[in-house]
Amino acid sequence: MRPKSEKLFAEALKYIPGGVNSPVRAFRAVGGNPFFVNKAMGARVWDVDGNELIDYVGTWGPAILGHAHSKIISAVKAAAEHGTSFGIPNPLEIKMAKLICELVPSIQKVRMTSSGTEACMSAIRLARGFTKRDKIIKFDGCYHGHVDSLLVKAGSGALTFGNPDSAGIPAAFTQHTIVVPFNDVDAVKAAFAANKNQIAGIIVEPVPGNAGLYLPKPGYLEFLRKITKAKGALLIFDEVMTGFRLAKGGAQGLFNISPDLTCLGKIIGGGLPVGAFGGRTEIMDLLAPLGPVYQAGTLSGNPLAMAAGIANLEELNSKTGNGTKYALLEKLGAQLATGMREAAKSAKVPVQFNSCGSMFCAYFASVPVHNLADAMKSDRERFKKFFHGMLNSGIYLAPSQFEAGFISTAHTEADIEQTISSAAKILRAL
Ligand code: KE4
Repeated sequence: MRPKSEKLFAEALKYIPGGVNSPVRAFRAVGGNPFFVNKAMGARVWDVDGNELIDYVGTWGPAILGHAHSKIISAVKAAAEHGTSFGIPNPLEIKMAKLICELVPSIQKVRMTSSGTEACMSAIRLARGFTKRDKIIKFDGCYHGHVDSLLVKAGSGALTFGNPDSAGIPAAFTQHTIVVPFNDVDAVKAAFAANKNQIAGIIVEPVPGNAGLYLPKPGYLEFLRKITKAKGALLIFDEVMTGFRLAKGGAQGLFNISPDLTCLGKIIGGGLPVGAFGGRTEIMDLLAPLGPVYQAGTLSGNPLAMAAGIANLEELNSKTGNGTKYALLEKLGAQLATGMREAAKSAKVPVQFNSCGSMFCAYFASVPVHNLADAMKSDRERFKKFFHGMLNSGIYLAPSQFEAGFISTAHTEADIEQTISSAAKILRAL
């Protein structure tokens, strides 16, 4: 089916660990070898063997307008004519910062980075600097990039490999990290009770998308907001994935919660390397060069990434055709969710299809999935068969049960219908 990809993968293995530059791409969670992409446009990717695929990974979130959107391509081309990097302040950095501050009211000041990992790592350092406390609470199943102190029962790649902890991280680096189950009120209360005045903050994906996708139970995010305020800890929303995806103002806009710090990435780079973290001025002004918390990056605010991200955000918020782009994403997400649930029901295959706007995950599980422990009960063998069945039908889903899927404004109702009918056939054969 994919001889050219197989040949390229064999070549890649000689020079790149596992043949990939990021573990999840290696298909280790679903078996087989990854395909190599030749081109991506709109809701589709074409592999080097010429196979056309409807893409529900969307480069893990950035391609919310679909791949190679004309506005992004022309913005990057125009910016590149002036140089690819300066290491000197450039006007696009101000434009991006203002856009983020306008769209996310909890952010009064923002610092750019080149990845979501850097954004989360920096936000934690800042929270510790601001509170003068050391401990951080995170939730198992949530992934905040490969930050040493947070690769403890992380989601995403680390989880996919079934080794919740990573080698190479001294125990001392994680002794200040407290891991609790998501959607669990008592566990958070107990953590604060056991670590009085020591907790700098809670970092959380408000809608966790790195162990598949599950939603906060009603009132849970409000509880986290309340307890962190009461205990003098900061609430850090890691919106690298949900930022500007779930709503114009991200998950915090959707749930009307105002965190103290927010981590961003993906969409704000329009597919180019990017991350950012922001919050109230009184916290952000602790950052170098103003304050004592050091943070830096050669390519932070890179003009090409800024141009692509600004084009992505501006187009995402433009009013064109049938209302807003977010209304379209909600409609397509609901169409997929309804159709997939019906397909699973008629095939009599237990599937928990979780979705939130344009993000989704089909868990092959018979019980609802509200946290990592529930997600771990899913039938990964069944997921593998489903993944490959869909891939061979021209539908590319995330290559792991523990990843989310992403719909873009370039997907059409016909694409969704095709996806549902392919899924119905494959589910019946499972
Ligand atoms: P990056 O360092 O990969 O740019 O961002 C890390 C990160 C931080 N926070 C959240 C909520 C994230 O989802 C991510 C990265 N997401 C994964 C997808 N599960 C990236 C894919 C990959 O690792 O190749």
